[in-house]
Amino acid sequence: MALKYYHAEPLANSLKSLIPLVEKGLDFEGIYVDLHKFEQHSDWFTASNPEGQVPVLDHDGTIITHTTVINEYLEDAFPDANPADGPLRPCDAVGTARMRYWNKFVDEQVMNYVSMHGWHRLIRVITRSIEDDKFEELMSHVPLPDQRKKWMTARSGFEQKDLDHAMEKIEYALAKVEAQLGETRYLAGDAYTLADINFYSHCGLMVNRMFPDLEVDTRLPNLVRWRETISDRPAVQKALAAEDRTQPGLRTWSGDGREE
Ligand SMILES: N[C@@H](CCC(=O)N[C@@H](CS)C(=O)NCC(=O)O)C(=O)O
Repeated sequence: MALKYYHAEPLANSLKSLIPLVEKGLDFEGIYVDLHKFEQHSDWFTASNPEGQVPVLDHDGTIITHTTVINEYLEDAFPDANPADGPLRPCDAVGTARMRYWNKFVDEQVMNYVSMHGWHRLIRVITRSIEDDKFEELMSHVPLPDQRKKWMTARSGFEQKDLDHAMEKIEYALAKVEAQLGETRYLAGDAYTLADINFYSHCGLMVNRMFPDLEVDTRLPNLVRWRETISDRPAVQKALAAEDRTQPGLRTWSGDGREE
């Protein structure tokens, strides 16, 4: 059995499927894809994922893409490889439905809105440092039309009305999550599931740092308690320490997710 995981920095989608791999103690090889060098659009990478996005799971040559799909695939393919305190997907129909409800909510109502603000701050700076001709050439290799538009919009600047709309979506999501976490310990009930990993990776982990004006740490105590519980998990700490070539001190992965 050979598992390979193609990923970028341990954040957002790359973090979202890395956490389950480490939680489940799976033996995998991590392959870093440098988004700052546009490696995700290069021929060697699109040969695996024609959509030109990370992350990608390669299981004995079978390619699985899209993080929510990857994470459920890991539960299906490796049902016996579970964290010490149980599987990452509930065993009953109701629990599974709740988990999928939250996954759908994060995938459709949260992820792209947080991402827009991240791109507005970071990708705008990166893309503006590239000459026009070079940027046009890079864009000709982006396989997904919507993603090509997003790169180009990031360079010219997102419209304020779109950024405001994204902010409204984020505030709505935070209030909804805060209310749920007042009812149950985790998003889908009293057990930690893929839904928690999803919201944590896309929003929970860095929302307080990205949007200090929202005063998350003082206004949303349930979310803070939940975030700390998840951040304290050994597997989450290992995943967060994964290779990040934008930071000094290179790390690589091998075996059961141990650092080398
Ligand atoms: N729906 C996909 C989204 C993947 C995605 O947006 N990946 C980002 C990184 S977080 C990416 O590859 N961005 C670079 C690009 O699109 O060029 C998933 O869940 O895996």
